[in-house]
Amino acid sequence: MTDSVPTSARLRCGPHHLDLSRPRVMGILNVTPDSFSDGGRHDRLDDARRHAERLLQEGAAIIDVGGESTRPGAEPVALEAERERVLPVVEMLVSEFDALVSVDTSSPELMREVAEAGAGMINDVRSLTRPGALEAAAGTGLPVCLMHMLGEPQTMQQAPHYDRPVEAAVADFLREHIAICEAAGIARERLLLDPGFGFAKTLEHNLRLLNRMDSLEALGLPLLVGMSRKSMIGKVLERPVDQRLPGGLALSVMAVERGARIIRVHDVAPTVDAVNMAWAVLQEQNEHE
Ligand code: PT1
Repeated sequence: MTDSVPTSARLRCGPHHLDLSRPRVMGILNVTPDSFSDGGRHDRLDDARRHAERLLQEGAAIIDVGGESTRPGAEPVALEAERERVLPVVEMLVSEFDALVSVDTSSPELMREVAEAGAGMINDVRSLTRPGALEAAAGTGLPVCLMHMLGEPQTMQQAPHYDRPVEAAVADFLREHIAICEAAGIARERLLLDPGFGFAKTLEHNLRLLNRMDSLEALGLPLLVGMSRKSMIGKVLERPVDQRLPGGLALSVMAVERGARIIRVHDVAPTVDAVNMAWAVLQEQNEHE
């Protein structure tokens, strides 16, 4: 474990508070066309409601709503399509479930609108680099998750390469974006950091990064990780995407041991158990140090 300064345990997320004195699970709610029914707006909202209900019941502390696929090779989405998918779902989650909603978006317009609708966190895989995103995120007052990626999802896996150890490149990238945020009026205390597993990284980069998460923990901000069902599991275990849960649980436990405080996953119930079990072991260690 680390002896760096403990990060603030209570994070204000708009109308909600998030207690990060222990690890939390973030449930993924994709509202991209490939993830739900091809039905109309009504069907989509119904699917999202049912799925969200399950994620919350299973113990998700946060629901991450995304209207743009950012998996390798995915094409960017037009703002109007993204807004049409995401905004009604955020409104529904806030009004019907009073849920802590994070929104996976790079669009400044959508950041403003979801904050207005009661969202509690911004999760931008592009770390507020779209024109206007810094100002928009600053204006919402919400916490922001900064994630390491090089290039764009469409091309990021073509030939990922680093001249230095990947964890040094990722730490410097995040340090630089923390400074950019602070200069734009986003207090450091409002930031979370994510190594960006599967984003412009080979299998070896991903494995090494998980082992070296202490270089990110040293930045002193809460760490969020997303490895659920990703190809890093598929490559090691030779499993298709629907058979990656055991591999994912192993990775979640290892991430918690290495300091992660938010675990972004599809399969909430098993992850909550795995993470809580790992946490009990880590707690015992701290108590007897
Ligand atoms: C993530 C993340 C995310 N991942 C955050 N947001 C995705 N903060 C979307 C594969 O290799 O890790 N952190 N939002 C999904 N992206 C991917 C990337 C999905 C790679 C699959 C892969 O299979």
